[in-house]
Amino acid sequence: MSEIIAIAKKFLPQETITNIQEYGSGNINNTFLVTTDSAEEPYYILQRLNTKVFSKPELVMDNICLVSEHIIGKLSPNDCWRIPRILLTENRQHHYLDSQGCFWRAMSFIDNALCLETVQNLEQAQEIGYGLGMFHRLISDLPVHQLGDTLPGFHITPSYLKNYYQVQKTVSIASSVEVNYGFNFIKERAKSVGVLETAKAQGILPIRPIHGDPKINNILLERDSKKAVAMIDLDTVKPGLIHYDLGDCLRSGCNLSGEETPNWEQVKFDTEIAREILQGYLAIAQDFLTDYDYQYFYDGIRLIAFELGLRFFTDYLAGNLYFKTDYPEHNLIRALVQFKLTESIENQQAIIRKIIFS
Ligand code: ADP
Ligand code: GN1
Ligand code: MG
Repeated sequence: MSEIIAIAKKFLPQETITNIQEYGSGNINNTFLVTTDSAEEPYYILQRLNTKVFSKPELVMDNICLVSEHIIGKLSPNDCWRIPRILLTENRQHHYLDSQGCFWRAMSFIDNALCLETVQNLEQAQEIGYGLGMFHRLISDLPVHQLGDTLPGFHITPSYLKNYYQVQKTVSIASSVEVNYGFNFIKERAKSVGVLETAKAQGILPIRPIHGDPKINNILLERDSKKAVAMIDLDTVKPGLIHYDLGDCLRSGCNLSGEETPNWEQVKFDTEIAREILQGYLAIAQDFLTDYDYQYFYDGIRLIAFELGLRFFTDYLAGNLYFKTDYPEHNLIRALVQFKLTESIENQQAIIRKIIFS
């Protein structure tokens, strides 16, 4: 821990650090909560960025700084929306490279906020949707060409399918009920993976700045007011389709068992929660949406759940190289959770479409 304290000091040279502990449940980076003896601002977030995933970490930080400045410039003093402040080192760098070449960054802590793993009630669902809508609105006028692509291929479902075929060819995995379920599930849906990319290529859906990873635990709700107040985890802010974002928000919010449940067979997509998330989102986002956007929302919801299942399944086959895991079959079970969720979305297509257009 003393090495991590020394790294935290690069960003907080004046502070007395009293504690550092691992924090949060992110699947990609290593996150630490830094406690200082400061009365005004006791907490900070320190993160070791996963450079196996983000091969251009400076670009990630450039994007985050750009987006943060853009948002700060648009907020008025009365707005309760918050954005983590990126800390600079004494050399005014937005990151620090340690002696082993690990890439570290630090930011202010959004305090007094709830970070949900599962939605507990309809009010929270509305706020989650509102938070995503607010974020989209705040970044909607940021010219996309100013944003770098921090993760090429991210959310391009046909590319994930191609990668899956390649991995499948090179590995031999013991057959089991779960593995066979996964293989069959993907096979039956392989033809439909191009729906969003085709619409994008045809110019039907515009490229906009997006968050990229707006699962519910990246949207923070203020503890007292219960209002959405911040979006964190801005590593994947990049040009893309808002459908990826809305899909990700709904697939994470409407699975009340949570994406880490071992009871994958019981997973369902809750349409009441979906209604609230969509209502919250549309209350603030409808001004910049087109008719085509609405037409493809259902596809986005279904596809992002399937895509995440495909990504977890492929990572399991490849030997768990991308997502952090706690046990060897972790990614397999996570994949089946997303596949069951996809099935539940498909079975409720008519209801979901009705909610979107109501
Ligand atoms: P990952 O990319 O691994 O998901 P995140 O950036 O989402 O990493 O951080 C992991 C967790 O740390 C979050 O789910 C949240 O609980 C917490 N966290 C991260 N940044 C902040 C912040 N600025 N303020 C409050 N909590 C944060
Ligand atoms: C990862 O970083 P985290 O845990 O918020 C992943 C997302 C997945 C999510 C599933 C950069 O998000 O795409 O939807 O896990 N992020 C990246 O929990 O791959
Ligand atoms: Mg996260």
